[in-house]
Parts: sequence; structure tokens; C-alpha cells
Amino acid sequence: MLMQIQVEEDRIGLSPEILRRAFLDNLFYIQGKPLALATKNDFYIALAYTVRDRMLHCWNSTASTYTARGSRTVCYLSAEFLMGPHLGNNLINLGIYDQMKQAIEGLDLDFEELIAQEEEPGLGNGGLGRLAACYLDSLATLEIPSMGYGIRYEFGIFDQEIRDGWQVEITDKWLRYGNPWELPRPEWAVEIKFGGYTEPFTDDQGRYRVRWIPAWSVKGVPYDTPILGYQVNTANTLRLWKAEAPESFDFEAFNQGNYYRAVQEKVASENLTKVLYPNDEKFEGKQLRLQQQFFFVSCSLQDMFHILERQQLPLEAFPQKFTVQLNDTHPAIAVAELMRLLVDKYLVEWDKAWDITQQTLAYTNHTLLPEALEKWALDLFAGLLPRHLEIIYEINARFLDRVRLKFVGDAERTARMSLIDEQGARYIRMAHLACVGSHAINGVAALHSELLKQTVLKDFYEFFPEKFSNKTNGVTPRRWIALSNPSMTKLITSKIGSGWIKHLDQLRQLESFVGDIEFQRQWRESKRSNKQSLAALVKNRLDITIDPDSLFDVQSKRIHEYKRQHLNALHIVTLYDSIKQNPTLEITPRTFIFGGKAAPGYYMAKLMIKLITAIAEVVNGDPDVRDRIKVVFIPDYNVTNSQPVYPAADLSEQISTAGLEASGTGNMKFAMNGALTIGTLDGANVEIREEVGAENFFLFGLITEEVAALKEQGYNPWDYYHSNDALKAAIDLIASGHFSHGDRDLFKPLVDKLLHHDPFLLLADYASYIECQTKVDQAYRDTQHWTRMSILNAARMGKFSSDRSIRDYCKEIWKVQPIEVL
Ligand code: 7GP
Repeated sequence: MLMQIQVEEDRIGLSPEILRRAFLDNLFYIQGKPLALATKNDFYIALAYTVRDRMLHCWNSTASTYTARGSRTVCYLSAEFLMGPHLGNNLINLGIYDQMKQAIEGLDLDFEELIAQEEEPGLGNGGLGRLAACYLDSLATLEIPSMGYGIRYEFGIFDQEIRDGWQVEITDKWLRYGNPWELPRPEWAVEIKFGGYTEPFTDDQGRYRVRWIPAWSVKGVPYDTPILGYQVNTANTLRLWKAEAPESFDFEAFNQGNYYRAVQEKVASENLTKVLYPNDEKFEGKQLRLQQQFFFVSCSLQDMFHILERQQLPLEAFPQKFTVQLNDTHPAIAVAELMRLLVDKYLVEWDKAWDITQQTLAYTNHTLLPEALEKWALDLFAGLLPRHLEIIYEINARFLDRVRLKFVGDAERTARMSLIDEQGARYIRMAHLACVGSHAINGVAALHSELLKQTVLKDFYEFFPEKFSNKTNGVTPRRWIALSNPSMTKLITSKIGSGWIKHLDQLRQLESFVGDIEFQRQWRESKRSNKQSLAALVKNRLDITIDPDSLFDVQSKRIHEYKRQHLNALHIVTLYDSIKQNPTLEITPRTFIFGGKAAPGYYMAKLMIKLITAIAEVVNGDPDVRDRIKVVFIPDYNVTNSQPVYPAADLSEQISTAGLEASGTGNMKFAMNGALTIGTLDGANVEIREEVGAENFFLFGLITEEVAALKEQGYNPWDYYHSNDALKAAIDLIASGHFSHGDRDLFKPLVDKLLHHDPFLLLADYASYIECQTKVDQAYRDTQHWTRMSILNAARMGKFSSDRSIRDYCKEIWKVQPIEVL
């Protein structure tokens, strides 16, 4: 019989007085420092433990409740979780932000400064990783039994510095000062095997079986982080795996006594979880990456089997106990690994194992870009996972038999759908594996899900249409409004109460205040104070003065040609050029703000950053411009640095080539915080516009079908260049060296690509974009009307709460119910 532990008031109490005592206690007993000797980091750690203590009893009650209720659990498998700093978020979810602020300020410490001490866990690149983080927040808030499974990278996404206008990558040492939010669980470590060969044998019951003799192995150690929901007792777990050398590995058995090579391999094993691959939407067929993928997938699946065992459930119960979501194809090897565990380890017969696998797994696709599609060279794959290759061959043989039966004589289709690409060098197609092994397949916005069915997954849609559905992305209003935008939060709550933080649809109630002059004034005041804060940050970090009364026009996201930051740049150059031609030109003063990282190996993206910073240098320094336009590139865009950006934006740039942005989630964060969108009909922009109303959205550009048709008929960017004087002038100015101290070569690759290929149709969309920007310019002058549009945007964003997305997944894919934790 377990004894109920005596929980001391100091560990759970929520009043400022108790919080203060607990904080000092933690400072003394955990950091070992009296007030007088403590550094800012000591204070931060003491503060973090004070908060963590208050989460731990929820965490333990949650675990006991789930065990007692035998809950069905959502397992979200993702190679990336871009969590952002935990402290502020946990304070919001515990509902003690103000009490803690009071407690800390009572000690004459700067509360915001301590919160800013946290090094965020940047364990993701961009949208896909941040989506996973928003989903964990919603899963906990909706009281859904769930577990996030991923990789504990020692180095997350690099820190970005800008030197001489260029991006420079700095190693992200986020664990340098320790991580108070995680608890290592070495007692639940698992072993992961790699390489070697397989051999058939007959077991003692006379069954034909296959044995995998691996060449090396690593140990996976789980590190658990509690994920607390908003004002509920539910605290779920994010379980991230770290690779370590195995305790005892009988390398002599495989290595003929080659001791040094074996030791080398042990060192290599620890490199497995060292670093996150910094590519966004570009596949790099590196062996270490495949090791990472298999490592965390196998760790997680083995963990699920252990849970099943601990709860004394039979193997058949696996798909009832667990529903596993594959966040893109990075964990798609789960299809083969689950089959291997069932068939080879647990001796389940193939058909039965296949049923379990399909019933368990579901797959989300996050991009249509062909360069992102994962396909592993067969030799590389075979060297690392020989048994999995055999299993994939078997899955493929059985699957293609069914294809041939349904589409008799259609050999081309069979070849297209094969799990193995055999046109030349052979590859394993991970998206195909994910589709075949899952019972559900979804895209992340309505348009994207349609395009999936019409393009990359067309054959699969025709084969099993019932598997396909859409789940439009969402973002958590806890971090992206309540925490990031306290002034707007306070204003909204003063009008409609605080229920909207959990039920974002309630924001609709703001519509009844849209004509209220006093409310409009307060709305503007809130936006202005947010702009002022961002201006102060920019001044502080970059020593650039920006005017909070100018229009803040923001594009922040990963730098990518398809996202077209250079189209935005062309607009700036056009404005600059018209001011130079006509120095008295009257325009709405604008501050152009950019932020985002480029993949280190993506030259064109890095050149786009250089172009923006080069334009900034010239424009900001030109006395003729007289502050009518300013350009700022905010370095090191990450979750922390993004939080003051969304609330300060007037205009949100969502200008990807139609059909290429699967959803976007920044678009949602901006609009929720009262920014208007200028955007193409792409990704979730389509649905945002539907919700907020076409009259409150600045639409421009070709639509997906027009993009396809134009490319089909033979697109020639030259025609646009020669027929549009402003466009020609802007491009010529860049080519002339005006922004590069006379250097005509610097931007040549970028200019040439636009003039000769322009795969993302900037030139085709330029005129429409500029015309739309002129409308923005005019609309902003009508302050009242702009305010009205801004309020309506925020009021109508209920659909884009990640709570709605998660409810859709729960109902339509995962079939799970909430379990209340008392
Ligand atoms: C992104 C998509 O580009 C973005 O449109 C979407 O909002 C986000 O996923 C979340 O669904 N994709 C990635 O970040 C990515 O790396 C390649 O995709 C697998």
C-alpha cells in the first residue's frame, strides 16, 4: 500500500507570500545561494523550480488517473518540438502569473528580466515543430491522455547573428546552464540496434522466422517534461530520447576483437542525438538523420509496449491503448518497426500484425514541395536497417498485389505507387510507406488537403479515398495571445470575461463593440503600446529608431524562395525608387520588419537576407527618405523573439506562391493579435479570409489553378519585366549595385534567377501585389476603419485555436475522449 505523501504548503501554495517563501527556499536549497550571492541565472532556476513544484502534483495525479482509468493515449511522434520558453507559459496555465510577479517584485527583482533568462529549447525548425508544441498545449488543456515523443537534441536550431548583413550560424547551447523542466528517467532506458545482417531460422516450434544480428546498438534514455494544460489538473508528458553508449555491449562477438573500432562506434553512438538538422522543407539523405529517425521511433514504440506490459494488457489491445500520429514522414519508419516488433519479437502472425499497425498509425503531411519528400537511398537504408528493408519489401509485395488487382494492367500506376523508387538508383519512398501503413492521412489546411489528393498523393487517394481528410492547423491562444499580448488580453477580458482563452470562439462577442468609439480607442492604444515595446526592443538590440505611429508591416518566418521575402523586398525598392523620383511623395509611413532563419546550406535564402539588410542600410540612411520608410531585419527569430512581434504588427505578409504554403501558422498568430493580412489564396489564408470576411483581408495574386496554367503554357518572366516600368526599375536598381556599394555581382544570382526562371512567379504577381499594397497604404489612413477591421480580424479567429484542431483529430482520427484529472 502506497503512503500518500504529505505535500507541504510551500510546494503547492499559490499566494504571493507562499510563492516568495518557496522561491527563497529553492534559491537556498537547489542553487545553494543566499540572495546576496545569487546570479540572474540562480534566480531563474529558483523561480523555475518554484513553478515546477506546483506542476508535479498535477503530473502525478494525471499519471495515476490514466493508469486507473486504463485510458486510450494519443502518441504524437515528431522529430521536432519547438516548445519555446516554458516558464511564462506554465505561469499562465497555472493561473499564477500575477501572483508570482508580485512575489518576485516584492524582493526587488525584475520579474520580466528573470523570465527572459530562460534559454528556449529550440528543438525544431519552424512551422512543423511549433505546431507540435501548440498541439501538446491543447491536448493537455482538453484533458486528452497523450504523450509527445521526440528527440532530445543537445544542440537545437542554431542561433542566428547578422554580420555585415549576412547570416552567421552559432551553435545553440541551450543545455549550458541546465534544464529545470526535464526529469531524466534512466530506469526506463531502451536499447536500439543498428546494422548487421539477417538470417532465417526455424524456431523450436517449427516456425520459419528471421533473426536480425545487428552490428551495434545505442541506449535511449527518456527525459520527461511535464506539459500542463490551461487551468486544469492535467499534466501530460513530453518524452524526449537521448542516445547514450550502451552499458555493456558485447562487441567482440561482432568485431573480431577490433577494440578501437568498437570504441569508436560507441563514441559515434553518442553523436546520434547531438544536433537537429537545420533544414526546413528540404530532404538531406544523411545517414545520421536516418539513425535519428529510427532511434526515436524505436524508443517510443518500445516504450508503448512496456506500458502495455505494465498494465497487463494483451498485444491485441495495442491499437485500443495507443493511437500514434506521425508528424510528417520523419517518423514513418514506425510502419516497419512496429511490424518488426510484432512479428519478430512478439511472434504475432503477419496479417494480424499488419492490422494492428494500420489501426494504430495515422500520417499528417506538411508540405507539397518535392524537395522535401523523404526518399532513402536503398544501400544506405540496407546498411543500417537490413531487417526493416525486408519487411518493407514484404509490405510492398502485398500492397502492389492489391494495386494490380484493382487496376488490372496498369503497370505504370504500380510503379508509381511502389514503396521503392526504381527509376535509376533505388530509393525507399517514406510518404508511400506512411500512406500504406496508416488508417488516416491528412493535410493541414483545406486547400492543401485537396492538392494532396490531386497531386503528390493522387494515386493513393484513388486507391483508398476513405483514408483522406483535412485537419486545418491551429495555434494555442495561451502562448500566442494571453502570454504574448497582455495588454490586448486585459482589454478583451474587461469586455467579455476570460472564457475566450479556453473557448476562442467567444471572441465573436467582441463584434458587438466594434462600433464603440471608446473601445476602438482602447484597442488602438493597446496596439500602440505593443508597437512601442517592439520599437524599444529594436532600439536596444539594433540601435535603429522606428516610429510606433508608422504602419508596422511584418514578414517573419523561415526564409525560403517559395515564401517570397524577395517579393516584399521588391515592393520596398519600388517605394524607395518612387520617393527618389518624387521626393515630396506622400505615402503612409511604414516600417518593414523581417525575421527568419535560412537553412545554412541554402545559398539563395542567405542571399535574400543579405538583400534585405542591404536595402535596409541604404533606405534607412538616405536623408531623402525622411523616415517615410524604414527596414529592419530582426536577428535570431525564434519563439522567444517572436512573442513581441505578433502583437505589434499592423500588417501580416503571407505572400507565398499559391499552392505552395501548406497552411502557415504565423498567419493565424498575426490575425489573432489584430493584424490585417496581405496574402495570396494559399494554405490557411483561404480559410482565414473566409472567417474574417473578404472585406477585412488584402487579397492579391494568382490562384493555384492560374499558377499551374501559366507554368503549363510556358511562363516567361521577361515579358513581365519588359512590360512593367516600376518592376523593371526595381530590378535594375538592385542589379546596378545601388544596394551593394556598386557591386553588380553580389545580387546577380538572385536577379538572374528572377529574370530567367522565376519558379515562384514573383514577376507574375508583382503588379497585383503593388496595387494591393497601395490599397493598404490608403486604408491605413482611415484610422477608424482600420481599427474596425483589426478588431474584426481578432474577433473572428476562433476557428484557428489549436483546441479546435485537436478536437477534430480526437473525433475523426484518434477516437479519444477527455479524462478529467481531479
Ligand atoms: C510547414 C508548412 O510549410 C507550413 O505551411 C505549415 O503551417 C506547417 O508545416 C505546420 O503544418 N512544414 C514544415 O515546417 C516542414 O518542415 C517538411 O515540412 C516536412
